[in-house]
Amino acid sequence: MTEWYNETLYPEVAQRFVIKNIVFRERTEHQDLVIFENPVMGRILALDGIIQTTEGDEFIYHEMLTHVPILAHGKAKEILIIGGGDGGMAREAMKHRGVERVTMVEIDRSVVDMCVKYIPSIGAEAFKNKKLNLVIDDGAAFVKHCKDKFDVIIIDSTDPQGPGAVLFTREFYADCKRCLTKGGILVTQNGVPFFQPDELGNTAKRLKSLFKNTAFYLGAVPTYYGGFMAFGWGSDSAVHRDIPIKEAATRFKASGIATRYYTPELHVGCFALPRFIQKLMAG
Ligand code: AG3
Repeated sequence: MTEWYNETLYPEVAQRFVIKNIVFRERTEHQDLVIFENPVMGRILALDGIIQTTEGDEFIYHEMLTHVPILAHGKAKEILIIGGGDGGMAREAMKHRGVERVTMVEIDRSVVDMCVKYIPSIGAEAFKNKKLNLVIDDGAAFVKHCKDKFDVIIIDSTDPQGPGAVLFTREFYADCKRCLTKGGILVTQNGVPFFQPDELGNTAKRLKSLFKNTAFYLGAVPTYYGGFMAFGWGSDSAVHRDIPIKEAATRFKASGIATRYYTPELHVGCFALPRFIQKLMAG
């Protein structure tokens, strides 16, 4: 008999995945963690019933939350990742030669340990890289007390329920802003706007109240079903947002990084929003 993994993200619509086998399952100190294998997507990490990452399509999400802000910034040396326990975000960020250090603050040590063990293709190498400073701590508490400054801060969070909820508050964004260098950029995981309209609207309000330049950009990640996923953008510098395709192309070429989703054309194009998302953003 075929066994299915049913995602429980939304009450009225859902997706399911054939379970080839359950690789690992544990109730960690913070959440319910499952790693299973699907014939199409490869190994899949789910937390509290929600798909977090899959071997098949993780590159889309991780490339878009790293290369867009890091190339836009142009001189980023210090990167902060909040969450990101699977290591995919750190992996992409550390591909940039100019990046000297990636500080990653993950609340749940089990996510790191089990992903290294059971989904090594995503992040195992990243955890061996000397540029990585891994901190096991509550991301919100970390930015509240942090004295260091970062050029780019990436919020690689779960959805705003469970331990990730605090990572969507105005207070948290304000603390992040305090940890940015002058002209630094904050980017956030902001859900799938078609199914999570409030998430985008609320973040838009909060970012606008804190940053001179705010935006959302989009990427389509098959296992975050429902159309585009939105990424939030906050900076006091407007120039980073507005780089032309030619400039993105020059920087991308100089980086020597090979991507599977990101292109300089997409870098500029992903900020173009469908009308319904523009409206959510306007409040
Ligand atoms: N964190 C983002 C998961 C979001 C899923 N939400 C959704 N489908 N609306 C992923 C962590 C990967 N590093």
